[in-house]
Amino acid sequence: MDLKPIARTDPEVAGWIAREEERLSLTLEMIASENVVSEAVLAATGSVLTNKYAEGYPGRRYYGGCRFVDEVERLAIERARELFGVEYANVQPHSGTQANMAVILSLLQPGDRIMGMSLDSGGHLSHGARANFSGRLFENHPYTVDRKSERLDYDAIARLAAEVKPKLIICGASAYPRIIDFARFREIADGVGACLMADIAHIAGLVIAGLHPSPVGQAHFVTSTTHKTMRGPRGGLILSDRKHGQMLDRMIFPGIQGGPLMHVIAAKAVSLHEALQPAFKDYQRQIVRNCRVLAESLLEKGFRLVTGGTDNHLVLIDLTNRRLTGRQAEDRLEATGISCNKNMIPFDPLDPKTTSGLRLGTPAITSRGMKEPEMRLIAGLIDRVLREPAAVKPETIRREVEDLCRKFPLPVS
Ligand code: DSN
Repeated sequence: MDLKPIARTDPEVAGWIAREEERLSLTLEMIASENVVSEAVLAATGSVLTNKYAEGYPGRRYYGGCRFVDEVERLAIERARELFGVEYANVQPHSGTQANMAVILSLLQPGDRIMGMSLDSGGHLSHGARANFSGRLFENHPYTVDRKSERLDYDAIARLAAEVKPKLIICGASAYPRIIDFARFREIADGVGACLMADIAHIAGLVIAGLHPSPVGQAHFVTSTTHKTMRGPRGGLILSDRKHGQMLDRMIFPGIQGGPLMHVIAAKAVSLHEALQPAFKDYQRQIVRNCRVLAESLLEKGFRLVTGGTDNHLVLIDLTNRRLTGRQAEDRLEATGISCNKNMIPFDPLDPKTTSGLRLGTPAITSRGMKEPEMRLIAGLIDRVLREPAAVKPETIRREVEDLCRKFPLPVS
């Protein structure tokens, strides 16, 4: 990125951005929810569209001068509809949580009952966690995975739904390495007269590529982020039927947001165009292949993986047999240039700031062009760092990480 205009007026900020660029290029980014956008997406995000106020929707704005941004937003909406095969899309949510908030507040009154996946089972804060608006305003009855298999137990979820009679069931996860059966969730929701919202923030790219069953046609409402496996700018998305459109549009604006971020919507349009190309499906296939090989290699090294493996873009390591907490492991890997995050495992006895687990994902390293051999190499590096930390100098591993990163340079095209 050309930092000269920033450096001329604000060398301090330009300096930190340059450092971040260097960090990104010499680090293995394995946070499962992060990715590396194309130069086209980056340019759209940094475009003059950031100047424009456009409260409202294409053709019905509260400001003049919107004729060009209208076209941009229309393109983003049409592309989202085509990609997911839906009648309605709203591309204005600033984040996945804003998308979830719009759906939840459209449907429910404070105090209504909901059912979302518990955080330690892999759910998201905005699915009813106590610290979040969704848990503060609504009565959440979280469901968990099965203790033994660590997979969703649909019979148990159905029993809980029959008992609780929620108005809304939320499915979708932030740290669940297996396929989610959206059809079964719909059956459960129908059985108790609840609405179903599927949050596919993590797996949207896999859904587009047909590598994970689509919730479209099953869930009444589908929400997503655009920056994870979808490889777009940071932001959110709502998909639904035409009949829900007016309600959702109104809840996003004027309900919970002000002016849309038109530069981000332009970048969403660009990334949705990229996602419509055949190469996007190849990319998604490689994410999943890489993750499978990463999982197999970690298992060979003696790591215990939650559910025993993966079907998607992430693995969740249970570190208890390594006598390490998630925080310790995250810190040690960070010191060697491997970026990932501590994560709770199902029924974790430790708190969310410590945790017994570590979440690793392959979307970003796959964007750089890394394939199966690199996954085996990376599993070996992780093993060395976490096996005998005292015997391994972080600088030694860091040099190997940097050598690997230099072979797969950024930015990606
Ligand atoms: N940032 C998301 C993730 O890491 O899964 C949660 O909001």
